Amino acid sequence: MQETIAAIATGAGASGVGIVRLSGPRAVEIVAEVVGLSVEQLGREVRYAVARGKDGERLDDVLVFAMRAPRSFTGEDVAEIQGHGGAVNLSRLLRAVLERGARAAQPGEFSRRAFDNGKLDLLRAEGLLGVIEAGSERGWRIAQAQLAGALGRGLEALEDRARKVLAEIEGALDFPEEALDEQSSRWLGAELGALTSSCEALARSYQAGSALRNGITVALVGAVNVGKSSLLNAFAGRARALVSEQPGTTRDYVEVQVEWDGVQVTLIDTAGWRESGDVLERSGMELGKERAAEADVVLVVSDGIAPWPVVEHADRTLYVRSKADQARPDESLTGRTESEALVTSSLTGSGLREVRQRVLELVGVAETVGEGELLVTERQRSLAEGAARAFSTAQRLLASQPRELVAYDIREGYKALMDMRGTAAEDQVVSEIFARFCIGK
Ligand SMILES: Nc1nc2c(ncn2[C@@H]2O[C@H](COP(=O)(O)OP(=O)(O)O)[C@@H](O)[C@H]2O)c(=O)[nH]1
Ligand SMILES: [Mg+2]
Repeated sequence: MQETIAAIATGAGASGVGIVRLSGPRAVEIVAEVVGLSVEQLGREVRYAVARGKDGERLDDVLVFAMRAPRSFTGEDVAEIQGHGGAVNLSRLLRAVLERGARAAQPGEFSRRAFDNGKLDLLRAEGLLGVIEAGSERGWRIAQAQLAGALGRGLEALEDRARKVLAEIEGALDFPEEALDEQSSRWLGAELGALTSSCEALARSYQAGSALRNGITVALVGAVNVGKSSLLNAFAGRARALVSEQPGTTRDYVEVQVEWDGVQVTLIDTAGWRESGDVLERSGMELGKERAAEADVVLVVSDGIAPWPVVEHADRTLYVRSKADQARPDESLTGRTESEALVTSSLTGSGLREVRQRVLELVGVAETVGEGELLVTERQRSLAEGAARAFSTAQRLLASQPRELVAYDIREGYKALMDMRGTAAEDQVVSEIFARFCIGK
């Protein structure tokens, strides 16, 4: 028989209320015993009661209720005790149910049971995790859309389409000596092309989806004294990094969290680049370069005097000309004209809005993205890519190769799509996803 699991389902620390949740065949019976009610008295209606330890010790004033299988989050019998918040109080309530036969839940075990009972597919489970972990308004919104099944519905439509294609080609497998009629093979070609581009578009949407869900990092790089730290402070709205007319002030790197249009942005100020004999300063520059190499967007800063440094990763680089409030000598000397750079001043704040906007455009999350259709995890992205590859191979083989081979690739693509919702996913993959949940979820 399935064990009954229990955990504190609310966050740690002082709070008004906290919840101990149980799921499994003995959930209702155990909670009833803790509060001295009969099993029949415990239902969907919330009841006030006093929770007691097994030895009769009075623990807390609580509210209790129960949801019977299959009408619960996990699909099993679920019972909850709502007590006062606080780590000690809640652990005493948890102990009261453990000493009556419940087992402490593993991380994600409630959600795993919901999945096993068909209450939650993998996409919605990942959405749920996103809701819990959301660190920005738009990260939260995209996670809610996924939890509500928006992405799943789009995928179901693709699965349907792939299934029809598969049926067509498998039907033809029974008559190998007959050539595919022209109409059928033209239809197959078109459908496979459409499936390929849909899957490719999905895979590409990961960049925006990940930016919304996980936030982005933006690194400021450039020569010493061009105003990088001043820009960081201007974006942060407070003096976070030291600013000085003395070159080489920033030696370590400095990080600050901001939110731009609902997107979580980690700004990183790095040590300025210059020739230096100072070991400490050189390792600071190395550190800065490493952080810039990992960043989603690199802002290369010049004040119009310092030459623009040569940088790699041109596709995620923006050039920022600083100190626009100051008159400057001939810009052509710096090797890059102002027309290519965003002109800003940390002193007056001019141009900062444009920088924010261009950064968001570069990572694909400028206002207009359809948030329900974005992939948000690496797992989803690699499956979408796999599906696109398989459908495109099938389309290519269609003209010249035996149908068996074409059917093989269509099946691969179809399976990759199915794996996204997790309807046929391998147990190990499923376990990995739920292991990332916290205890009590
Ligand atoms: N007039 C003006 N001075 C600036 C501006 N930004 C920075 N500075 C000055 O330039 C110097 C170097 O600035 P800092 O931010 O420390 O540069 P960093 O070495 O690149 O981090 C300081 O004296 C700042 O006051 C700006 O937008 N306008
Ligand atoms: Mg600095």
